[in-house]
Amino acid sequence: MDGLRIDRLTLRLVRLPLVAFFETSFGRIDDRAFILVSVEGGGVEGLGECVADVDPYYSSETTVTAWHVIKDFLAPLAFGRTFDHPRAVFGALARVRGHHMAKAAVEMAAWDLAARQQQVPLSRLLGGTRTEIPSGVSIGIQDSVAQLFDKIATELAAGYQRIKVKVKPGWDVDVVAAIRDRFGAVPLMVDANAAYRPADAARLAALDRFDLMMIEQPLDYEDLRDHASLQRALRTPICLDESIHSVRAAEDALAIGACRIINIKPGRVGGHGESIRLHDLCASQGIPVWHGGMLESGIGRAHNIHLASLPNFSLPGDIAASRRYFAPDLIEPGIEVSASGTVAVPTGAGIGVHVDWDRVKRATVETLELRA
Ligand code: OSB
Ligand code: MG
Repeated sequence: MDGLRIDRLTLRLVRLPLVAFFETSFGRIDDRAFILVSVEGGGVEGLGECVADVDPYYSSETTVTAWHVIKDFLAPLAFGRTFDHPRAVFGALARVRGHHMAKAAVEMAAWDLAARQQQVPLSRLLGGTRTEIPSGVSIGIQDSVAQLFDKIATELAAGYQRIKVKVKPGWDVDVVAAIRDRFGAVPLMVDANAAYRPADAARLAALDRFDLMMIEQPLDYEDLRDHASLQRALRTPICLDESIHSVRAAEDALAIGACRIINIKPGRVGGHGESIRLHDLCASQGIPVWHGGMLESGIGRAHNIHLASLPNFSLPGDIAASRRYFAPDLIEPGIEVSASGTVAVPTGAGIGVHVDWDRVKRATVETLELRA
């Protein structure tokens, strides 16, 4: 390969209605707006999806900040240079602090571009070893326990390998107890999206008796020390999501025992290169990882599937079928889950999915083309 050059970068703000509302401890949403990034080099195009949402609740980034940072800072840094490998892109953007979701969208598009130029599946370039990945589902807070039971029954029947339910104070211990009563020993975990305070430790310890696979991000995203104290008080493993905004944050968390499992989302840490470093760090310390989700369209979802084919992604991820999110998705055919709860890693070049550009066009609210 003669190296990777980016001659053109196109931003598209896309809005798609969700098949069903999604509610977490920070609120309910009915649609998803996100930025698609396409990069062109040598007549080949690579695609990335920025996971920043319209509001700064999961992370401080939004669609508006990501658009601004990519247009005014990241694109100028990426243009006019030759990268030996897409791994070099994150470092080239290092002058910009933070903004990992914006950086990841550009970086991941560059990985897709490189894989397409070399005519290999992205998983091969990333170092993936699996041909299919284990899949779980994330089920939001519902209006009633009956409605939650319906959703869980549907997803178990579809074959998913584990159920994650969102919790918050007042929708937690009783709900988990009811799930155990109704569904027995199914693989089950909860995600609090930072809804608890250290003073809630006793309430969280009340979850220990339900044999949950893990409790995801119980406390504040900046709070590693209290997670370490909480982990010492719990039998259930803590998994960190929001707190692991960089590889360095993961080193700090592991050094003090703030968690026993890590959820990897490339958008949160700055892309595939940083995700591989995080994956390898966890592997070297015997920490299992799984791939998180951000309600991606088929484009971001395909990226996630390729990344989740690396060997230490040993637990089922939040990478489910397209039809749970968007109907239709931006790709055709959509991502499917098998009866045994696995998703096949695409074998075509790059992310290996077929984008339906008519659908993208219809869902696009704003477009901006930037040239080197
Ligand atoms: O905390 O994992 C999370 C969705 C948006 C923001 C944060 C999270 C989530 C999910 C959904 O749990 C995962 C998915 O199905 O994409
Ligand atoms: Mg989470």
